[in-house]
Amino acid sequence: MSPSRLSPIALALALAACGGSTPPPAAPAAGTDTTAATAAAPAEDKVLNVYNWSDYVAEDTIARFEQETGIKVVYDVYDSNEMLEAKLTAGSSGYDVVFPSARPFAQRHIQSKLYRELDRSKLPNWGNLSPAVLAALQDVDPGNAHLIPYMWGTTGLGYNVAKVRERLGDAQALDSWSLLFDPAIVAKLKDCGVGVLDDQQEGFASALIFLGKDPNGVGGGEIDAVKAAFAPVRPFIRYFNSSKYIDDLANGEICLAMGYNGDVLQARDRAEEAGNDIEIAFTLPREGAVRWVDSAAIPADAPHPGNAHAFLDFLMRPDVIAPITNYVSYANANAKATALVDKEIVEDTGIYPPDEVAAKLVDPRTLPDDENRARERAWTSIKSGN
Ligand code: SPD
Repeated sequence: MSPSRLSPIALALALAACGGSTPPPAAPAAGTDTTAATAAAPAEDKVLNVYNWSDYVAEDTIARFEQETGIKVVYDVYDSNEMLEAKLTAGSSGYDVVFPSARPFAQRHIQSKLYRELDRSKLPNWGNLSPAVLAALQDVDPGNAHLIPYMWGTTGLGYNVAKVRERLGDAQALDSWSLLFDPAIVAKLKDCGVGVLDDQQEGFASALIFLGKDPNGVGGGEIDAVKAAFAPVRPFIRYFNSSKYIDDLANGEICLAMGYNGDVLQARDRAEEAGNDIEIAFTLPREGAVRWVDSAAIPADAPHPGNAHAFLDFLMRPDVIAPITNYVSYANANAKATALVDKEIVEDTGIYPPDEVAAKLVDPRTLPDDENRARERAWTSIKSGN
């Protein structure tokens, strides 16, 4: 496929993977509030409170930052955007840097003024970011005023090759959401364990894609359709959780997981490191899948905004972000870092999907609030099996 036929975000991510030229930093968008960024900075304690997704930095990332700056990092983790959102909307979270997914979370957080405007004068490494990815986030964050794109990935299926083959036979194609949504298939995997992300957006999208419907569709019976898709397979799902499946796949506790690509690949690496003799594979179902972008932001009430800028700038260094990608198996949005990413990661089609697969990826859309609330309620009932 020629680059011109890719969607804007697909094109952006493809360009990010290949590197690309870097324009000068964009000016803040017209009409954005610059007060927070330009106010005289009070002296800060040498402390930084970070709230990030679990399994999302390299082993030495935080220690390197602490060593280089003398800033002590208090590092907490979460495994869902909803957990982050609950902290931010309650106020006074105490966090200085957080990592929301761009759509819909960061987009609505920006609209609710939950993030501080970035001070580009404190971000000399801004120019390393992929201009194409920054451009693709303009609808979420006009002027790229609040967000730094961090990593991007996809949601598909991770599986234990031997256990799944043993139960489904060699003739069964494994690149399909039917592994999860066809009751006759998933029933055969119940005994070896099936995990599903506790992620409403991904749960809905995967079911709608399996059904041949638009995952961003509204008003076309999507909620009932998703409930009906989960109802017959719910008895075969052991749990809904968005982080536990990494170790469980690696240790052979489960054999199928709906999972984020990098997390499944981390499970593969952990199994290998532990000498578990378990082969874990990741597949992007042929029916299509979601592609998401996670970003980094500074909460409006962050107690240490100066330290937060120092940390964000550190993360934009190619020699910092490339080892993170090498460790977590997620593609980053730093054009200058690609040369430092391991060849096997750059060539891994589970991380950088080929054009024909990328063409079937869907970028989530920020849905109307009432639709989102209805989906949240439905998700709770799907999980409980009622
Ligand atoms: N372990 C890190 C996982 C990050 C996943 N973030 C994307 C969520 C999209 N719904």
